[in-house]
Amino acid sequence: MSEIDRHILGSVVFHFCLSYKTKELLSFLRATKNLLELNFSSSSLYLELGAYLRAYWRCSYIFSMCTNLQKGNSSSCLLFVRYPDRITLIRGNHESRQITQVYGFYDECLRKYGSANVWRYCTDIFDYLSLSALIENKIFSVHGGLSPSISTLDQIRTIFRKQEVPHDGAMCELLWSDPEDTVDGWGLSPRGAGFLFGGSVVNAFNRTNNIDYICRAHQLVMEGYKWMFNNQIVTVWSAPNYCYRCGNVAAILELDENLNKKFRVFEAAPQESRGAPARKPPPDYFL
Ligand SMILES: [Mn+2]
Repeated sequence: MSEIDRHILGSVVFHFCLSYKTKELLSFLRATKNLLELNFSSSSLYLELGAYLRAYWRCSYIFSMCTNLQKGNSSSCLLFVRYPDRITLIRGNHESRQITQVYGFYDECLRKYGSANVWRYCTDIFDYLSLSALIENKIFSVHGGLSPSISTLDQIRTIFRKQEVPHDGAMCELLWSDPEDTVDGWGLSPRGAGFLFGGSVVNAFNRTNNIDYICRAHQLVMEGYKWMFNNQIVTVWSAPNYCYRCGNVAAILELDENLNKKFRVFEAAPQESRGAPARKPPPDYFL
């Protein structure tokens, strides 16, 4: 088998689109709600907060379990296709046509497969991913953050989500916004999409919806996780040594059935144990 064949066979996208049943996956996702309600009576829960392709293609892992189970050849996407009832994925801002065209995934599909079909299958599936999850009615999980047009969880339930991520509005903001210490209320985001939001916004949202805290991703945290606003929101970042050069540790938040928290902090696998290194460093736009 040629080097390129091995590469294609080992790629998550190949499995994602061709080996498994895309239609079944679509109908499974189509039936899910905007706000997934997760609890500990379900079989087993691994909630992923978005940025799957980016994490797979450019980082090592967003999930230490993948490393253990698959010896470094998998990602949460693939595990989700295999075990859709055990792995829960929610959508991040990179799971969109526009962002994957700008940041390399589209080009990579063209280069590897000779057409845009694989990219098209993947991005079609992204349109059906849920926007958020609620764990035991107490922990609200979302990729980015809050939206000025959303004050209750019921408002999230009414969003029309089965589409490309729009440039503005509630769906966009849930996937793009960031908490910010220096902002009181809402502020403009330097990302050009979503908003910055301060502690008073988080406090009001958590109180209104009777939740303990918000769990989100979307921003690199050198220590792997970071609490803000009196433990009312936590950022969990699960890609160690991001882009092979940030030198950060990563974290996974583990909860027991009483919602006791344990952050599992981990480093990137040593270079020699994760196969061939990237030939050239990833471009700056991944930062
Ligand atoms: Mn993001």
